[in-house]
Formats: sequence, structure tokens, C-alpha cells
Amino acid sequence: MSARPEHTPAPTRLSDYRPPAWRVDAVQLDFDLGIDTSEVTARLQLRRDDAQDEPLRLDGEGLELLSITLDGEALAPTAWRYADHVLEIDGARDGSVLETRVRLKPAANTALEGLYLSGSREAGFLLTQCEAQGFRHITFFPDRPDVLATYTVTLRADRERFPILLAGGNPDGTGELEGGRHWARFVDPHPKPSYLFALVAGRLEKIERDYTTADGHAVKLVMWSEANVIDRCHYALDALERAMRWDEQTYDRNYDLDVFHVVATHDFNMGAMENKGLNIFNAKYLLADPDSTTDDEYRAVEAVVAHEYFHNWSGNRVTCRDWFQLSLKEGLTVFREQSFSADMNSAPLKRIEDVSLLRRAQFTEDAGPLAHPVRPSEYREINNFYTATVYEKGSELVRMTAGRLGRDGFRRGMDRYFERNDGRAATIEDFLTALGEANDIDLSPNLAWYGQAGTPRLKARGDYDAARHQYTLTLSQHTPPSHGQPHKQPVPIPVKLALFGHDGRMLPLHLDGQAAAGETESVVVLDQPEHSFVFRDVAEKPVPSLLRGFSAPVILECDYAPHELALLLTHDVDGFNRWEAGQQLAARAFDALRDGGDDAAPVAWCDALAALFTLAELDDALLAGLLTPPGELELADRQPDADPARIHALRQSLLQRLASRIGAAALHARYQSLAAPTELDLGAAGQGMRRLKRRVLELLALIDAERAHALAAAQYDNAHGMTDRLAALDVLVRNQATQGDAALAHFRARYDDNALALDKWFMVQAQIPGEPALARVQALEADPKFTLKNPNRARALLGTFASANPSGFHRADGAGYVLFAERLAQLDALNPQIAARLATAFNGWKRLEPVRREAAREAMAQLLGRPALSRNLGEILGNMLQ
Ligand code: 0A1
Ligand code: ZN
Repeated sequence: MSARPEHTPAPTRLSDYRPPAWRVDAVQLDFDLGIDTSEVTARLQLRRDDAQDEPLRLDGEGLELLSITLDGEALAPTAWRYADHVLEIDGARDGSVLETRVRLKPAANTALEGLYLSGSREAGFLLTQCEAQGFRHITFFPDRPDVLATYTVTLRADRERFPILLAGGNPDGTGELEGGRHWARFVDPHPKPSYLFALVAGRLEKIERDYTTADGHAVKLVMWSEANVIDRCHYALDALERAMRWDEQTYDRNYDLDVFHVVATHDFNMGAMENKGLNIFNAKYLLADPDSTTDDEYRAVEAVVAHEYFHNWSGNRVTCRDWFQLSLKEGLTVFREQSFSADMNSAPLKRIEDVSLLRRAQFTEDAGPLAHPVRPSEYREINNFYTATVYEKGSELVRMTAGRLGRDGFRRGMDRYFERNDGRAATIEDFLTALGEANDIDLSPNLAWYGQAGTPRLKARGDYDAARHQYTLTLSQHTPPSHGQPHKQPVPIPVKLALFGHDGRMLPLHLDGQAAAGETESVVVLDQPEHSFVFRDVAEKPVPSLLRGFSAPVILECDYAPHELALLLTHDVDGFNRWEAGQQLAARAFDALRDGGDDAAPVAWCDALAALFTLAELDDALLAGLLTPPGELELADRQPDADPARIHALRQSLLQRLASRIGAAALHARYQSLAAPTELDLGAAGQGMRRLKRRVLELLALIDAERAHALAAAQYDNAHGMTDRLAALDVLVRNQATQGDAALAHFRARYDDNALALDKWFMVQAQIPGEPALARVQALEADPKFTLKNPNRARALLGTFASANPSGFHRADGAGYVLFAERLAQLDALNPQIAARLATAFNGWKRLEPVRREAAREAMAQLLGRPALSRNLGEILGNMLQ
């Protein structure tokens, strides 16, 4: 057997899954809480699987074991062994009760996994994070999601230092103890996996509201935060109530405890966590007020509050059998949140946002060395698999199934899924089986989507036979090979489509074998490598609008002429496809500028947008989206040997061309007409205006810098909320306007004690394009408010620089990589999860031009060679370099 360094442990494989040999029916946990040390007593009621003959093995990491008894008897030292994060115990029987007592060190826990301190020793509070495997940092336990137990949790602590004591479940008494201490007990009657356990203890304030579920259950909704930000929790509380009502109305899902607690922390590795009855949120996704929150952030708060709430059914009541099934809860919950947000806001805009994110984060992931299936077959570090593929692509897979079943059929299937699997740890097969059986449909072919990495390419070719009035659409699919998967199977791809005539109207569809002849929209499914669909009675050569609403997560390759895309951009009534036609046309225009090709695409794109710019009836937010070409990362994805500096310059010149075509006078006039109303309107109309205003200002800055900078400076000074203020700051800073420094200094002073606003101050500067970015990042690292210990701050500066500033990070001299690798090493020693996540910024390195590619490889290889790298970072770098 070869010795493995710490960062290359043996992989865990889906094919090795075995049901647990030992289960725990009920857990009693007693905590004696303190900042430096806390002690935990756990009593586990054990159940043994007769079919398996294994000793009792419990997970435990970083625990100082103080005592251990089995059925009331102290265990002899020879009757247990604790090595390699596993405690093995002899002599346990079915029905045995094991009691362990351990000591933890919360204040020393910088990894923010298990029990840790948020904020300062003097004023901060204690909290836990257990997903995916944090519970083993709290006590010895079979820490796997298919072990479901009821929890009785008693918290004891000094009353003065920890006046608020919270755990998941229903409150079950409080009381005084000697020496100024007190206790509180919580009982969770719903059996749950250990990753959903949570506690919070400290000085916190609350706002609360009474809520009655549709099935008549009275529930207390309580939002908790540190005192200085409690006034910023109202929006989230409203959003929570909207989400609860929506889940009742849409899925007949009711909340099931007497209390629902939500806590905000500034120290959190992820966005938020759905712990049963005690959600814990990164403050970034809970706090909101007009002075410090942008429109995009408001929508994100609403979405994340809903996401965590929806997990109560999709994740908590029905949980995952093992971590390979992660998308069972995450893909489904993202889909539920996306549907909710579409209902609360503009549905087409939500779809555009979601698909943009999918392309930016998931398509790039799927095209690089970290590509993996929605259901991976192996992993080394599960925390590395909370990815865009599991979440975003997973949601697209649910969306395709929902589309296939239709609204009522999907609801029927979901009812069946919840009913069959309530209180169980389920698999993706269980999900597809329930949905399929409720609709008499075999959904097993969909499993192919879950098992393959890579984004399928969908090729479309249209042939019009004028004599026979027939249009033949030939679709074919191909998924490129990825590491470990050289050959891919065809997957069922639903293609929602319409055919447009030259006047921009949809033509009636007559498609052999399809029921509703004469309709103008239909869905065809390509479930083989290639197939031709023949449309009859087509009066003229049509322009097809394909994959409407982005009906499948694929890359469409279709040889449109620029004027055909311009026709869809101008006329498509599917808001998503209209935007999409603009994206395709902009990408073609970009290619033409890059390759010195003919001017047809740039001209068509600019002309179509200039015409739309004058259309009064077009929604402001949609127009803003149409005026935004694909981002630099997406453009880089379309070509080998990418040079990010050149891509940035070309994209800027494309935008400049658009701005010139619209004209400075028209841009200026539009800006003035959108200028800030006196009242801040947080509704869709207000948000749309601000979005368009920003876009117009950015375009104007490209052709009349002086005027645009003056407008931006005035907008900064007079802004009514964070959206306008930050947009103005961004225009000034990115364009290196002379007014930028004063605005930055003002912002810095004004938001000195507002951590979330200060993060934005770091982010804006980390995105300065090109050469000056690195020096700015280095200067900001010396800022007293910068720290690697706070994930939000580290992400704001280093994450933004590496992931959202391609021309700044990917310097030809490799200095961006060297700095970033050094910081990753430092971060890794503090918080491996964050280090590993940030390191994924290197993902596109293989598609860089050779000089940068070698510099990136060298920086990663050197980092990987360092001693004592974490398993998290080691796995990411290892995969990246494979
Ligand atoms: N389940 C959460 C995401 C989450 C995952 C891991 C965490 O700690 C490592 C924290 C949160 C969600 O989907 O919202
Ligand atoms: Zn989730």
C-alpha cells in the first residue's frame, strides 16, 4: 500500500454505497458552551442492522475525548480505538446507548465548520455549520445523511455572555443554573440527518412575526442578528412569508414546527444553510436596506431566503441517501426558488439571469478540468462538490422534467415524491420514479443527463423545399469527451421551437406525429444522435427560433445569417430568445472584429439595437439586457488560446461601436429621462430604470468620457440608494475618471462600519481592468479592513480579482497568478473550503494562450507541491492539473 499525502486520500465512490451497519434512532446532546472551550455530551440510542456484521464506527475529527460509556458502564481502554477520524467501539448491541463527552475549541476554529465563533471574542456569538461533514467536528456520530434521528438538545451557558440560546426544533423549556448560568432545551420531533443540526448562542436581537400555515399551524417566525443590523432584517422576513405562502399554494407544502428561526452572521463559508428550524445565513443574503443594498442584492436576498425555506421539504423532510445525490435536494430546490422568483418578479428577466449564471459558471466548469456529472461517481472532498453543476445544471434537469410533464403532471409527480419519500433519505432514481409513475411515463432515460459531464452541443440545420412548402429541421447532438468519460451517450434534449416569417410573425406549425397542428410553438425531443423533423405547409423559408426559454442546457450551433438573428432580436415574443438572439449576434460580431471578418454581424447587431433603443414599449430592464453582450469569460470560452487582454479590448471596441451607432445625443437624452426620481422605487419599474440608466451611462462613457464622468460624479453625489451610488462609483473607477478617487474616499468613510457595503468597495476596485489591477489589489491588501479570516472580505478582493477580472488577473507576466497562489496557501491554512473554492478561478487555464497557460500551470504546480496542503485545495489543484 502506498502512503498518500494528506491531500490525496482514497476517493469515496458511489458504487461502494452500503446502508449503515449502525443507525441512531434518537440523540441527546448537552452543550456547556464557552468561547475558548465548549464541552459536548452525546447520548446515542443505537440500532444495529442484523444483516451486517461490523463493529460500531463513529466519525469524529479534531475532538478531545473526555469520557466514553456504553450502556452506563465506562469503557475499558482496550474496548475502543480512535484513529484516522474514526472511533471504533467493541461490545455495542442493538439498543445500546453510547455516551461520549468531548471538548471543542470554538474560538480557534478558523475553518468555520463545526462549532465556531462569529465576530470578536468580546461581542461575537457561537454558531455551528454541519453540512456536509461538520457534525463530526462536534461529536462522535455516524455522520452520513442516511442516518436519521430525533434530536433533544440542551444548551447551557453564562447568561450574561450568552443571553440567547437557540437550537433546531421546538422549544422545550428554559431555566436558571448556579453561577449566573442558564439553560434552554429544544426537541426536534422530525428525524433528521446530522448535517441539519444547528445551534446559536450569544447576544442577538430579533424581529418576529406570527404566521399561520394553510393547514392551520401557528408558527413564530423570528429573524436574529447582532443589534447594529437588526433593522435590516425586515425585507428578509417579508420574503420568508412570501416563500411560505408560495410553497403552500404551489406545492401544498406547509411548515411543520412551532418556530422558524433565521440567524445572520458575517462569518460564513457559503450563502446560507437550511438547518431544520434554525436557518443560518451569510449576512450578505439576509440583510437589506436601500442605503446599502443594490437591486440585484435585494433579489438575491429574496431568492436565498426562499431557497433555504424550500429545503424544509426538498432536503429536510426528504433528504439525500448519500452525498452523490446532492443535486436531489440542491437542483430541485434551485428549481423551486427559480420558479418562485419568476412569479415574484419578471419571469423572462429571471430566466435571462439564471441562464447567464449557468453559462458563466456552469458551462465554463463543464468545459474545463473540473468538469463532473450532476451526480458525480466519486469525490475526495465533498465540500468541493457544491458546484454550479450540482446546483444550476441540476436545476435545469428538473426544469426539463417539469416541462415534459406539464404543470399539473409535475405537481402530481411532486405530490407522489413527497408522499413516498417523506422521512426518508432518497436517491435521484426515487425522484424520477415517483414523477414518472404518477404520470405513467418512463423517465429513466433522463438518468443519462445525471451521469455525464460536459455540455452537449446541439447542431441545427434547416432546409426549405419551396416547391413542396416543406421545412426540414435536422438536429444532431454531440457531447465532447471529458476526463474519465471518453465516450458519451445521447441524452433526451427537448427543443421548444417556433418558425418566423420574414415579417417577424410566427408561422403555424404542422409537424408529423405532433398533436396540436396549427399552433405556433411546439416541443420536439431529440433523443438520438440525429433526427430530422419535417414541417408541412410552410408558406415561406422560415427563421427558426430554437430552444425557446432555454428549454435544455446545451450549446446550440446553428448557422444563422446575421440578418436572421437580427429578425429574432427584433421580433421574437419569447423574451428569453429575443435576448438570446442578441447574444448570438453579439458573439458573431465579436468574432468578426477579432478575425477581421466581414462587417455584416457588427452592423446587424448595432442597427437592430439602435432601432430597439428608440422603441418606447420595450421594458427598460430587458433593453438593458439586450444592450449587454456576452461577458469576457463567456467570450473566452468560445476560442482556444484566449488572450484576456485582447478579449477585453475587443469587447470594449464592440461596445464603443454600439454606443456610436446609437449616438451620444440619444444616450444622453435617455439618461436624462431616466434620471433619479425623488422617491426610491424598489419595484420592478424602478429597478428596470436603474439598470438601463447604468447601461446607458456605461455606453456614453465610451464615446463621451468627460460628460459621462461628470454625470456619474453627480449621480454618485445625489444617489437615492446603493444601486445608483455603486453604479456611478463603478463607472468612475473602471474608467479611471479623475473624480474616482474622491468618490472612493467618500464611500470608504461613509460605510466604514458597514461590512457588506465595504465588501462592495473592495469589489469595485478589484475589477479595474488590465495592468493597474494587480497593484491596486496589493495596496488594498494592506488596508486595515482587509483580512483573509473573513470569507466575504477575502472573496470580495481576491475572489473578484481572480474570477471576475480576466484582463487584470491573467497578466502575461504571470504576476497575478503568483500573488493569488500565495494567498491561497495562506488561506488554506485558515479555511480550506474557501481556499479550494477560490482556486477554481484557475479553471479556464487550459484555454489560455501559451505564455499565460504556462505561467498559470507553474503557479498551480508550485502551490500543489507545498507541504500540508488541505484535502480541499489538493483535490482542486490535482484535478486542475490532471
Ligand atoms: N445547503 C446549503 C449550502 C451549504 C453547503 C455547505 C455549507 O457549508 C460547507 C453551507 C451551506 C444551501 O444549498 O443553501
Ligand atoms: Zn440548497
